[in-house]
Amino acid sequence: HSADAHRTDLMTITRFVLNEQSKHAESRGDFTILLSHIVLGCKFVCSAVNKAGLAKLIGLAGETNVQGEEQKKLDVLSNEVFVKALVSSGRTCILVSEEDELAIVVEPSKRGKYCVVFDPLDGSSNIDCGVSIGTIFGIYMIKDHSEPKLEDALQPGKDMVAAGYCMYGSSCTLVLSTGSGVNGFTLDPSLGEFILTHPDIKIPKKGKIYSVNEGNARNWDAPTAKYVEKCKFPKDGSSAKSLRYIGSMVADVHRTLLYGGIFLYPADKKSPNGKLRVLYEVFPMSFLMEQAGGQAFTGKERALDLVPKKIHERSPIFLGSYDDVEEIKALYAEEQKA
Ligand code: P6P
Repeated sequence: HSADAHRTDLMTITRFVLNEQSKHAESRGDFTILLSHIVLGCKFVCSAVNKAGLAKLIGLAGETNVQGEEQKKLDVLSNEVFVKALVSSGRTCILVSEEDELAIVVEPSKRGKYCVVFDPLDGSSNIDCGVSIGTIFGIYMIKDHSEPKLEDALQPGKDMVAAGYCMYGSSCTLVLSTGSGVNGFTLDPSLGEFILTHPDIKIPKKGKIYSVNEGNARNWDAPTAKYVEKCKFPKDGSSAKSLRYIGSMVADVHRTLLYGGIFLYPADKKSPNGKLRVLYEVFPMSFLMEQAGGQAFTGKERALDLVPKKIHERSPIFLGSYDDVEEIKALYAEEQKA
């Protein structure tokens, strides 16, 4: 009976969020409406990404398609889909996208109380070889949506009300936190619904995997170099960690969240602020890690305490299992004292 009940008690992401939102009486469903539009965007991108390979085969992507129209690149297409979905939700007033140099201020008639920061298709350079890629998003409440200001998009990550990512891989998985834990949903294409498959995700306290681009080792600072050395040649007789680096943030972070370990994109001499963007890569992933019992560190401070000055600024990031991040924090603290 219980198995059957499980199968028929389909907990969709919409029902789940409605339950969550019922705890925040004041929201009047606005968040649920906003989220349903983000989910719509993810479903569209999932289907477009899955066809990408085929599109190339029948000459759609990149070249002209059967109607002779120039087929848009997937990341441009994904960005347009998310911008249109978010604006039409009537619940946003300022948007920051990785694809748009300037913040998008929503027209007054369609304004709501949320600011959404997002990377519509992170890791898109990996599409052609079939590596998993993803959409990353963070949501802030803004003070006065009649007068959206750029400062509304430059809030510290700790003020986010929700964050998540959707990974387009062997299955389409949406991982979300609205501030009380992390839950994972998998798209059932036959229903067109995201079903709760990973309730209350908690990251292992310590992991056996480190994830970094070793090709940058020459340019690392001492604490990062020391930490990676410890992963490979542990002094305390413990076994060395495994290196897993996919080069697609959503895939590397999703594996870290489920299996444990640490993901690093350090600063280096070439890029003193690292490579990953604060608003729509570092903050959402750090928010999720903390909600799952892990932590996220910039080399100087707790990642979510950072106050961005520019919407596309970058930051070094070390995130994952609580104990693993503690170790690299200790090495940076030592360097401060020296
Ligand atoms: P590197 C992909 O281009 C991306 O923005 C992230 O998804 C990924 O974590 C990172 O860059 C990979 O960067 O320098 O290791 O190739």
